[in-house]
Amino acid sequence: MTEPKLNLVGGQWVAGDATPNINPSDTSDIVGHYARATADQARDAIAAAKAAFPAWSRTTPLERHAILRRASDEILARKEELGRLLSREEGKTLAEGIGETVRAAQIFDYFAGECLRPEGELLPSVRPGVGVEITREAVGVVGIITPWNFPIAIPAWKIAPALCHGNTIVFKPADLVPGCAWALVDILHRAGLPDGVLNLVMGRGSVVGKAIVESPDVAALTFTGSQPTGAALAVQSAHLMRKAQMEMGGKNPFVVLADANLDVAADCVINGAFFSTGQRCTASSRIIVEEAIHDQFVAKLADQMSTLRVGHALSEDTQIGPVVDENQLAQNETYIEIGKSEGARLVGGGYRVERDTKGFFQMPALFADCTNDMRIAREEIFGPVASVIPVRDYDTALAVANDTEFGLSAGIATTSLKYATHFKRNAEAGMVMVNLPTAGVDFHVPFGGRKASSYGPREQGRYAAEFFTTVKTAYTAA
Ligand code: UN1
Repeated sequence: MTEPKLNLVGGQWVAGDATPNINPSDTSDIVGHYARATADQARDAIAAAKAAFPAWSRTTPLERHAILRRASDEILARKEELGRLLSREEGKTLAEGIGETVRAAQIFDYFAGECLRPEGELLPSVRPGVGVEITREAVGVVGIITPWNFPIAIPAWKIAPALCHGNTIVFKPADLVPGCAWALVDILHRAGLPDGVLNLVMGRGSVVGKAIVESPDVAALTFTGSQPTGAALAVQSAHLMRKAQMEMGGKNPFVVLADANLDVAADCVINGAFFSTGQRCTASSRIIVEEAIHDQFVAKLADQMSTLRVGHALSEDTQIGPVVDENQLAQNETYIEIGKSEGARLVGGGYRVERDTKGFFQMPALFADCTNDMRIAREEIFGPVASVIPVRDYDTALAVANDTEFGLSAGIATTSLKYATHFKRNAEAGMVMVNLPTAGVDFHVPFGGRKASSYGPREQGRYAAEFFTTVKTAYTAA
């Protein structure tokens, strides 16, 4: 067994039960051993973060800038190695793994810059001789709970703004992907963060996550993961009067109008629905197609899908890596059966495939003849499974797109300015894409959705300040 990687509590690496991190492309490949933290260690981490907060929140912009800058530089310099680690533990392709690592470096770079751009307002009171200052202050200890599907980018887009705005952190990465999380924390620790500012507690939600969410000392909780868990955490946070930011599921529509460039539309669907093995909350899972081009478009998709190469994440010619684990693969298969039993027509894919190594390989699946009330069109599957829903016209397409409990991302393929403009205004989603896949977002602009997809302020870019700071209004009689 390799030396286990430990948790970081109050600046000390602390031991715990070593658990193997298994490669979903090759279950005989152990990526490393990682210590699971205990509930007591999680509580120690919260106490350490609380103790570190007063000093850290008063550091100068330059001090915080320097640390985030150094972290960004190191992540970028190690992008091949970290990207490979990411692909090994999560299963997205090496190109996707390296791309996500670069994205994490860019996020630290961006927030290093944000450290140098503090903002405030100074204005006269409505009362004579009184001035008003409006400033933003750090919130306190932030609990960060991240999912397995973006093992470095999502931790980066929560940790970087939390540090930039002067908060201290207790960070629990998904149990399936501790590798990138550990590497990121190691980088930040060596970049010069004072002890206790960033604490890492790896392990299970039922142990470590529970200790974090139950603590009244955690002033703000940011979570990305499943809808039911996020909803429960939001309720629990309300009881504690704590700030909450929940990024949950999606059932993202992608509308294809008859006037669309069908090459562009097909690329958007293949990318949005199947790349990263469909394991993105922004994935397109409902493909809403105007009847006039429906048969032609479904045939085109089927054709393109038949050439997709599913395989080991680290093989150069792989376009789609494995599903993350057996549980997720079994869930995908259950939904394939549900779709068939609901009367949807499986155009192709959905079956397991064998490769040289033992992994969780599944061909992407496309259903046609779906209606929007089928379970496969309403529930998030979180795998490479998409449903085509035929519609009469644009108005019906928009109505179907909005007929969902979710509201994260919505896309449209059209060459009409009129429909593109109307869709941007009327799609009930936090993010709208025109002639672009529903997944794949920039790091410097707000990320988040509506309805059951998101709760609380937006993530990323300057909008991250809404969650990671609290506003103070100070009055002074001169
Ligand atoms: C992207 O589509 O670029 O968990 C990012 C997720 C999202 C991130 C998607 N929070 O899939």
